[in-house]
Amino acid sequence: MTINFKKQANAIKNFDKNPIIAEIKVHSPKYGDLLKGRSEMDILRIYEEAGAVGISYITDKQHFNGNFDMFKKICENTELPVLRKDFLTTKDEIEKTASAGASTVLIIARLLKENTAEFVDFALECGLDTLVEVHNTEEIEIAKSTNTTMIGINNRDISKLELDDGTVSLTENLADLIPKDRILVSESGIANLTDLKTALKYADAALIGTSFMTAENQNEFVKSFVE
Ligand code: IGP
Repeated sequence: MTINFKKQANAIKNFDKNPIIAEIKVHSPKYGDLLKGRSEMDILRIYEEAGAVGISYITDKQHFNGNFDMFKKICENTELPVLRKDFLTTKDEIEKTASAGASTVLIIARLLKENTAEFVDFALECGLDTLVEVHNTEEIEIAKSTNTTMIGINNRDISKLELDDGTVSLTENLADLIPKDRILVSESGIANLTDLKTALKYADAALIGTSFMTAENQNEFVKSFVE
């Protein structure tokens, strides 16, 4: 099997187990510190060993206590594709994401609105895959008008900054509106195997942070999602 592991969209297409993008989430606005004394590198190794198809890391400092240097370190220390999550609104930041060795950049339709397509093209030119994040039908229209390789339905409403729990039924309700030639990712609020089953019935991959970070036995828990 020839997979370019640094590229997220291809890796998802060629994956033979449940494609899970596992998020190293250091802080959640709702639950506070999620690292609990562990290092990001420890968690990276656990996710790799459990068989995640990719890694996600939030660089936003204000609400998620992330930092770009850690993101870069993660990119440099794994063969898996790494997604940068942030509320990006400048092309400089996209370029910086590519130079760090990322696979994919998150582009939020609600933030970039009519500029979404231009930002997607810029990111693609930089050699990145793009994950355009949507939460409603209007934002799906924006995503569809772009050349994005991947579309992510965020089951949470980002304007509530994670004080809502998110529900996979949003993926179920919106999935039909996403063209089949795009890789569809169900993001957020996936807490257990029942949620995962629903997410993967409608989407090509699932992106999971909080429930992985708070699991008692992280390795076994993530493995049970991948198999
Ligand atoms: C992960 P959860 O519910 O599994 O922790 O969600 C991820 O989807 C979420 O962190 C996220 C996010 C974002 C964070 C989705 N879109 C945009 C910051 C910015």
